Parts: sequence; structure tokens; C-alpha cells
Amino acid sequence: MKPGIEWRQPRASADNEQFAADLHAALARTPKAISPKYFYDETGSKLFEQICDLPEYYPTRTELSLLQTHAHDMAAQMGGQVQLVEYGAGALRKVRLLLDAMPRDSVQFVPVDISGPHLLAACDGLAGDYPGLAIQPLVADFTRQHTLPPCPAGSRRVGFFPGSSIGNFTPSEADAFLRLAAAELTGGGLLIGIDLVKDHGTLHAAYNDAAGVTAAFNMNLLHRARQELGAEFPPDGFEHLAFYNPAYRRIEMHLRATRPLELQLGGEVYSFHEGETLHTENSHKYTVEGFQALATRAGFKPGKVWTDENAWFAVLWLEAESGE
Ligand code: AVJ
Repeated sequence: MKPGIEWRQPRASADNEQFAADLHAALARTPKAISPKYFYDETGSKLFEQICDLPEYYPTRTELSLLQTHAHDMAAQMGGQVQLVEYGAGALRKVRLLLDAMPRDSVQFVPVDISGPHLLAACDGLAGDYPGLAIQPLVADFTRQHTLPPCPAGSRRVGFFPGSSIGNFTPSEADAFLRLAAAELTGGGLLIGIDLVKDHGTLHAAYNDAAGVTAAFNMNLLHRARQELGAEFPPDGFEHLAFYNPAYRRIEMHLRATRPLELQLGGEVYSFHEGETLHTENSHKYTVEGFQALATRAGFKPGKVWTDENAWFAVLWLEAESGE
């Protein structure tokens, strides 16, 4: 580990026990459904990075180019001295574009991620490329109760939530997260990336890539269940399913049973009928106005918006004002 990185709560909160408990609950409910956060072990995090480079997966490159083009404008909204909190930090690729537009000594960077080893590696890389940058990683599930390092005196706390990760939440979960963020970021603000509603063909292709990386990412959940929890199920029992559900304006990902089968987990047996699915992810798409309305209800005041020429993706600045 490089000097300059200070660790807080280095134990992952999403340990095996939590995964087992959540998977049992997921398989016992109707319809079967689990949180997508369990995609992101080391293998899953690496697969997700590969997804980001796929030709069909437009969100990452579109957002990167927005950050590239408008980083100075975005940094100007944040203000002078900031504690920059990245929710679900991942590979720390996007934040570099923001950091490049901010004086090194004006930032304390707090990346928060559920995957400890992945966060450690990403922070080492960042510390090497940004000598002198104060980095305080936090291994935590940011949707649950967590404690951020105190905001340095004279700094505003600013959130960064890129990648349309908020799309994983249902609108009511998004509301809950935004309320938590608005409270935590009071006096500062939130810079957030959202994937926009668009033609269904473009959306469908982004989650059904020709190389099969998204399928492998989805299937990784089952591999984890087998390896970490000793789950047993037929090797070719499940297949990747992803489609746009226009009624909910979301991509849904599922693992679909290719035939009637049983999945054994810790002494319990869960049966699937042919075609039955385990719902693994939602990826909600928004309009700018719709998302701003959601953010306003949660306590933010919408500010600047940056979007690409196709209006496929948007980055929004939201002020978290203090007081009423
Ligand atoms: C990280 C939640 C933004 O929903 O597009 C990519 C995850 N799933 N391909 C998304 C994902 C399948 C991604 N987010």
C-alpha cells in the first residue's frame, strides 16, 4: 500500500454470511429476485470493466466524454475546497477527469466501494498517478448506514455518483438514496450520471453484447454461489436474459432456468420451473426532467445539466442546500 492512503473499516460488509442470507431470501420469494450488488466480487468487477469497453455499451464512453469536455465547468459548480465522495467507486477511471480539473491540494478524495480488494488496487493506482492527493477509501455498502470521514474544515462535501449506477435502484430506492445523500452532502452537492430513455434497440443491444461479456457478468452470480456458498445446480441450468421493460422504463436482467431444475443451498432445495427466472438487476432509464423532479422531492435543488448530442446520457449537478 502506498503512503497517503488511509484505511477505514477495511473489512467488507458484504461477507459470505450476508450473501448466503440474501440469496436464501431471494430464492424463497416470488418472483425470485436478488440485489445486483452481489455481481461485484473481484471477477465481477473485472467483467464490469470489460462491459464498459464494449462497443454496444454506450453509457461509459458517453459519460467519459462528457466528463472530459466539461470537467472544469463541473468542478466550478463544486466550489473551492472539497471533500469528494465517490459512491460505488469501482475502477476510479472517471474521477480522474474531475481531479485533472481541480487543484490537487483542494481535494480530499473518499472513494466508497463494497469490493475491498478491488478498491485497494484502484486506490494504489490512483495514488501512483496523483502524488500528493489525499485519499481516504471506505469499504462499505453505501446504501446502508455508513460513516464518512469528517469533512475537513473549510471544505464542502460533494458527492460523485457516475455511471448511472442509480439506475440499479427502483424509484423508491433512488428516493431513499437521494435523501440519504442530501443529508450527508448538506451544504455541498451531488454530481450524478444518469442513463436516458432512448430507442429500445440501442438499449437492448447494450445488455446483449455479441461477445457475451454481459452474459458472463450475470452468470458470475451463480459462480459465486457455487464457489463461496457451495450451491449446487445443473451446469447448463441457467441462461442470461436481458430485455427492456417499457412499462417501468428499465432494462431487466435475469438468470433463466433452461429446464425444470433444483438449486441446493445450505440444506434448502429451491425448485425452478422451465423458464422461471432469478431477477438479478434493474437498470432504470430516466428523462432529465423526471430525474430532477425525483431529486427535488429528495431535497436537492437541480443545477446545470450536461448531455451528449444524441441525448443518450446526462450528468446533473444537484445542490444540497442547507436549511429550508
Ligand atoms: C453499473 C448499474 C450502471 O445498469 O448499465 C451493465 C450495470 N449491468 N451491464 C448498468 C450493468 C449490465 C450498469 N450499472
